Amino acid sequence: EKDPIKVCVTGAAGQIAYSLLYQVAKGQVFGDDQPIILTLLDIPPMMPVLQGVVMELDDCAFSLLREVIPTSDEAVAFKDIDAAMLVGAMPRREGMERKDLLAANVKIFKSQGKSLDANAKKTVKVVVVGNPANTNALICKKYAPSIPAENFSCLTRLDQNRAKAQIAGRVGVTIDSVKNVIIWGNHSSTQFPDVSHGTVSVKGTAVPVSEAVKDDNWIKNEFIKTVQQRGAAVIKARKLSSAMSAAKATGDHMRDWFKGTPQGEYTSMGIVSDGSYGIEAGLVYSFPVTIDKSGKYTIVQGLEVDTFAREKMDATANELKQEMTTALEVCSD
Ligand code: NAX
Repeated sequence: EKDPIKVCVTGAAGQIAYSLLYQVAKGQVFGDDQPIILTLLDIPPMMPVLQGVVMELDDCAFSLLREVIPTSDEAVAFKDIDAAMLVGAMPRREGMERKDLLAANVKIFKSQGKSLDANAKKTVKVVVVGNPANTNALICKKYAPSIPAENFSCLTRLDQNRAKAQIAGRVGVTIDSVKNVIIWGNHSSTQFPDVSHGTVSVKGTAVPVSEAVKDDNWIKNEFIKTVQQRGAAVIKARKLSSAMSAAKATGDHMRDWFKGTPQGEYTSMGIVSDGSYGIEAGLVYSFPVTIDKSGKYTIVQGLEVDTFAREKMDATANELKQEMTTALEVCSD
């Protein structure tokens, strides 16, 4: 039997974690032969709720689950972990400005960055889900200097899955027929869902998305807007933000990062920019990547960027620059 890996989920008493923990413990993320030790972090007032989640994990009788460690102490949660899914964050309250939310959350990620630096394995892979995800990941990385920058990421896979589903629905094909639809930039309404490198397999032949959709106007307007606004649409309908789909995407992100992407397929991840595609180095920006079997990602190079795409890619980068400036100000206090 394999040695267990240690996985931390934060915001463990929250709604995304409720779906995510099931997938992780069931073997759907790290493999169905990979034993797991789970550490669950939440804030002190949520400890009674977290106890209920632990009871349910026990009651699921998962074959792979070796131990569950619920805690409100970051040092305990991050001790010797191999993977961190940083879901916990402060929710937006009514009347709260985006800037106040950013300030509250980057402080959480400054603290967690420092604690990861002190406690986690140096090989830990970190995905930030809590919003503002890109900037939280940037701050987390900044305060964990002993862990390589490429071990920090943020979730844009939900946006990619949403985009893929929109295309499959429009063309009338199964979801797996759609490939290489990608997300550039911030996990926010400025993100750029880009189908220009994507394909749709129609009766076994891969054709460009534009050829399959045959409506450039729909792609440039309605499609992009639907994906950008999808989170808000779910909140409006459910009175709660996306949780099942966010958890599924977090699992997809980590599985691909640990196991590699399928041959010929890209996936989107918010990662520290190396300056590729003219995006300022150091920003956490969503790029298309491929991932090898050892878990190393490479930004897909050489994709053609037309004027339409350039404008959208720069707009979302500019928003991230502003977020970074605010976040660094808050952290220097
Ligand atoms: P919930 O409010 O249900 O759960 C969040 C949990 O985090 C709560 O139990 C809370 O006590 C805990 N928490 C707060 N501060 C913490 C801290 N310092 N350490 C540990 N735990 C802490 O929110 P949920 O619906 O699960 O969403 C979690 C986060 O994901 C939110 O920030 C949300 O905006 C973000 N999302 C990100 C998405 C993405 O694609 N990147 C999509 C879905 C989601 O909106």
